[in-house]
Amino acid sequence: MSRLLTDEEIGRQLGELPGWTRQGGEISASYQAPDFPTAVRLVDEVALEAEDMDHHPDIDIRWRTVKFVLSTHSEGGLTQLDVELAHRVTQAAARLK
Ligand code: HBI
Repeated sequence: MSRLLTDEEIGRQLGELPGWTRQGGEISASYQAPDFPTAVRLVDEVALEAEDMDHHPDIDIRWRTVKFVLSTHSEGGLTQLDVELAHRVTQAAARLK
């Protein structure tokens, strides 16, 4: 299981994740899809990645805006799993642009 990341590690890795911000023990990003079906397709793509990782985001969909919130619940904060999933979310969003 991934260990909690230090503030320095989080700050450094967020620098490679444009659009992602930290709120305490979570990181989040919002994406604006062109339409609702594309927003749902993005969620579907992320669902496959999450299942592959066995690491799942909190997801909020409001029309075309999809917000992903990541944390490692079992560790009570941020781990490398959250960073890896953030990269996969970012890549999925770029594919659906
Ligand atoms: N997803 N975000 C998140 N955090 C967890 O702690 C977590 C998860 N998905 C599955 C899971 N934990 C555990 O049920 C498995 O790792 C065993």
